Amino acid sequence: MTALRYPLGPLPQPLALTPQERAEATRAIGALPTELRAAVAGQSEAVLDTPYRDGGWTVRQVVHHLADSHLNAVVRLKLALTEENPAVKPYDEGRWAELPDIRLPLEPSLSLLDGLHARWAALLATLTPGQWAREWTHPAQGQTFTVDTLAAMYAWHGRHHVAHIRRVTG
Ligand code: NI
Repeated sequence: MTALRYPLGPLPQPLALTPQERAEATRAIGALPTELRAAVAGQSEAVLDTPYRDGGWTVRQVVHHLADSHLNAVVRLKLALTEENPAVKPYDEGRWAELPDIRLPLEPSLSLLDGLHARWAALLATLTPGQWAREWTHPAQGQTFTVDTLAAMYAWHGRHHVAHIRRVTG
């Protein structure tokens, strides 16, 4: 079960990234929309409504979840860049994935991710070492993270869910 849920292993928790790792996270975030579109291209509605594992989200839910999650991630990044160690707002991703817009075609979320990730990667590419080290706090976990960690987390998160989709679509 763990291998099915976490095909790439657990979420990395780096304290600080090297300049090379920052560049790689920026590249991965910029590339996610193209990789996601390739993973779902030409698939039937039946395939899009197939769970990636027993009891797991469907391909359609995973795509819409990526849009929901990454919208929140960019808000968190901007809060961290503009406020002193802000507390971010947790949300119930499972309940978000049950709201009626989860049944929409993929294109609205794919288009949203195209624009969001273009801006996200462009912003990351401008960050100074001091900005990469800026902090934010997740109140539910009572833990403080850095912009480095946020970038590594979401570079991983995109790959993690594309791997789920690839289990269904090949
Ligand atoms: Ni996720």
